[in-house]
Amino acid sequence: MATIYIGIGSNLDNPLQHVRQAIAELGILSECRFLTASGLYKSRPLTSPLAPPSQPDYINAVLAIETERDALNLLDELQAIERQHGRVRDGERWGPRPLDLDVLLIDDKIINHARLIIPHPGLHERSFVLYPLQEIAPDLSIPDHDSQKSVSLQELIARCDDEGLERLHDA
Ligand code: ROI
Repeated sequence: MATIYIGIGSNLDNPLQHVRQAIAELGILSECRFLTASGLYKSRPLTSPLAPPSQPDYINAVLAIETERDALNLLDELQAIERQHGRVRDGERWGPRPLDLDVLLIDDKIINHARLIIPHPGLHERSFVLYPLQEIAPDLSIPDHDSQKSVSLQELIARCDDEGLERLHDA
């Protein structure tokens, strides 16, 4: 049985509603047991020089499930849920989206597959992932692709500016 952490993000078409609904949908995935979900966070868009010049703030959350399902098979289902929320994968990496579901971690596995890199690249320095993760799994340790060693979530948080991340207490 593997514990899988999934990151949820939305910044289009009523993001709060997309994220709430996605949490409900991920909570009843077949052959998966829902463990816990973080609160909802408002975050400024992380962009790149390749990104559209301005885009709305995101709503982010992180959720944990337990399953024996194959990771790629689970990824197929997550991408189907993204499509049901109106997501069109047009190859634009940095653009706004109604729903983004990322497999962040699978136990302490390292996976380098054309469709799935685990731990999720970027996880180590993204405040909108690390802070919600800390809320639900403060003692987590995260494998590093390069060193093959693990680093504690607490250490990553200590290195990571919260970048104006705001936990939404009434959401
Ligand atoms: N920025 C924030 N704040 N939250 C996200 O979920 C998010 N997702 C993305 C990119 C475009 C990297 N920026 C983001 O895919």
